[in-house]
Amino acid sequence: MSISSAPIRVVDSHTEGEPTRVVIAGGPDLGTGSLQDRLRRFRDDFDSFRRTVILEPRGSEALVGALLCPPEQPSSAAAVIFFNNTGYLSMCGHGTIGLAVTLFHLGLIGLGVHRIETPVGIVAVDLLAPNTVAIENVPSYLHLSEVELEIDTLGLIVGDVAWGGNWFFLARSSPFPLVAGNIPRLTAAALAVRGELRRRGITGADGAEIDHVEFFGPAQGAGANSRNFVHCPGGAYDRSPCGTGTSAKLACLAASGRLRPGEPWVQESIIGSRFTAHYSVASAATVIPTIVGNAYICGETVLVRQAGDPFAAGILLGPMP
Ligand code: PYC
Repeated sequence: MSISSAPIRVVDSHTEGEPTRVVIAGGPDLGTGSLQDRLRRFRDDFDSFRRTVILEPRGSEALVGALLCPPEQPSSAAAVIFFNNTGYLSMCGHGTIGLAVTLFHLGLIGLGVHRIETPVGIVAVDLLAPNTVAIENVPSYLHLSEVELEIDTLGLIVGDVAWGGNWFFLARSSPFPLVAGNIPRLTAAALAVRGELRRRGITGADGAEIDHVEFFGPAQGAGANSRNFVHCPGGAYDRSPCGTGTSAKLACLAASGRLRPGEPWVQESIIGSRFTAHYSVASAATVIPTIVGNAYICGETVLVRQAGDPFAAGILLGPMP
């Protein structure tokens, strides 16, 4: 399929350090139907658009894209499909916070509660202030507890598998101290964990691939409960504490009785930024997480694809982890 040359209007923000690029014009027309169907159409027919927006030279591996789509239900403020350097995300917590701040910045929503449709369900956003958002995420749950992985390079890693809008392996402790200087070692360790999960056939529900890995350790800042390192599909680490990852963490804490409904949990990221979170009980096995964080607009850009540009659809380096 040839690459369109239509300009692409984007608004860039970061949520606790993690970037989001919302496509507000120039995106593909995915037609109507459920967001799952539209995501499939995006992946099957317009993947070069994803690559243009996210990959270098216009984007970066840390970036998460958010394609604004018309909502299915009139009561929803927006619908969104998230994507990154390797494919599509079911949900994205930091991205939803960034999207809400972006919609406010554009004058499309006001302060207060709004519904956002995602491919895995409706998320409520409460814009508490122009840069502060509480998201009520999709139901989250623990899937497998105390999974033991024996990995040559790391020794025994024990963790849980949980859903928070994406699938996570949550290692109970970290093989290396959670400091910025260890990011390359933590990344290699997370890749080894993903490899072992794959080798052992350990998956999320319905055989879904566990494509996010979290390591936890003691918090460094006053008032935080824990620090994390989150490895995302595509190989980048989350600069924020990860909204869906923190949701998965709440599901594990709830299942083990270590956090009561409504009790705050302050999750610190590898760069020291924070989400404050709590949950309510949805059913015997599921919780509804609420994640509060800040996002800031950092750019309003038109992406251009000139005729003859060999990298109009980004630089493809081959399969990403
Ligand atoms: O905040 O849920 C999140 C997220 C997923 C991947 C990057 N950020």
